[in-house]
Amino acid sequence: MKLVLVVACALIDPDGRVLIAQRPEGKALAGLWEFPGGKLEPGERPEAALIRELDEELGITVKEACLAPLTFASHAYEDFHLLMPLYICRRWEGLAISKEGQNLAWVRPNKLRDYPMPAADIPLIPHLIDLL
Ligand code: 9L3
Ligand code: MG
Repeated sequence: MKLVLVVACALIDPDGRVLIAQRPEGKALAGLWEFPGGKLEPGERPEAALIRELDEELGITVKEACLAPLTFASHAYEDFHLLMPLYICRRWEGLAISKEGQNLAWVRPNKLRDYPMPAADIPLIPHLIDLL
């Protein structure tokens, strides 16, 4: 099975809330709430890909030193296997806004289960509850 590497980030605000984004209509898994991120481009380093995705999707500037690995997701979808490192980030420049029409929500970790998420993202929630 094809292994797909996707990077994701839990942005954490000073109140300990985490940003999730709703996948827009037309994309795979539309309507589900996810930790922002996306696929690596060919030859791209994971941290560089995440910095690019956070700029493209949310308009924020993140320094590589402000990304810390927390855990990872390993999930078998029907047609590929997803391996997804989850970074956390508490410092960035700019206000996170919706650049791709996606809804955004700042959510306390113990409320994340109220938002339907992709199967790969759900096992990440307890790690954020433990951390925060
Ligand atoms: N995915 C799952 N959870 C996430 C992210 C960022 C991505 N938190 C899955 C959805 C897609 C694949 O990874 O199947 C690639 O993501 P994208 O490039 O469509 O955002
Ligand atoms: Mg994405």
